[in-house]
Amino acid sequence: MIKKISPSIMCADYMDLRKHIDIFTNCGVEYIHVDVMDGSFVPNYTLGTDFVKALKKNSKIPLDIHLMINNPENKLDWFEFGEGDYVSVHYESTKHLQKATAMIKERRAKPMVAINPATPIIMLENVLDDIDGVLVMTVNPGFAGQKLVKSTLKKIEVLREYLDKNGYEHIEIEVDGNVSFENATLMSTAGANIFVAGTSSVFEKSNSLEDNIKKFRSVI
Ligand code: S6P
Ligand code: MG
Repeated sequence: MIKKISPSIMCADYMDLRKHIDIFTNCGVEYIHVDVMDGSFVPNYTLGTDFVKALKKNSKIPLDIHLMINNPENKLDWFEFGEGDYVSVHYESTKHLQKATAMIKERRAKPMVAINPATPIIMLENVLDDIDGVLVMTVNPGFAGQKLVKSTLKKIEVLREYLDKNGYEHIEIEVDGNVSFENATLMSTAGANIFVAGTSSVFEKSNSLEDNIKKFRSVI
């Protein structure tokens, strides 16, 4: 599967967003990862509806919207997204998962289900026909700059194998959380193909964003 980069925009300098987006465009990153947090599903607030709208208007890069909000099926209509965008809803955030994935598909975007580190992959068994990707959280969601939950490396490997064996070779695996240069190689070998790049890689301050993206591309 083609390996893709999705820089996490919550890790960017908000006063310099235009510059960052231009660099993403020039470097050919495949997605922009947008973390939406509601202070309830996770203990933090981040980007919201207006921010997503501004990104849609000011960038041609497809969005990879990560909804860390309770009952996303009641709030999807608030967000601007469409064909080519990925939208992730958490397995743990709703009792009506397929309602949410169907709403995303109706708008011609690609639904993805996200699972926290402690959620077993078997929970995905009955939604595999409804999704284009699985977002494997490799930290507990809520904050940038956390340490990898190591057991998730094996989880990626088992999930890739399970998908391939059961006729779901087309389902992409995205990884999110402490995807450092070093961990990205391990995750890639385990079978991940979309990589959320945050403070531990492309926004790492000792090098430029351009150089970090080039380096990240080479390690995945
Ligand atoms: C965390 C969020 C992530 C972070 C990303 C940051 O809840 O979903 O997308 O933005 O993990 O990257 P890093 O390298 O600081 O962990
Ligand atoms: Mg995220």
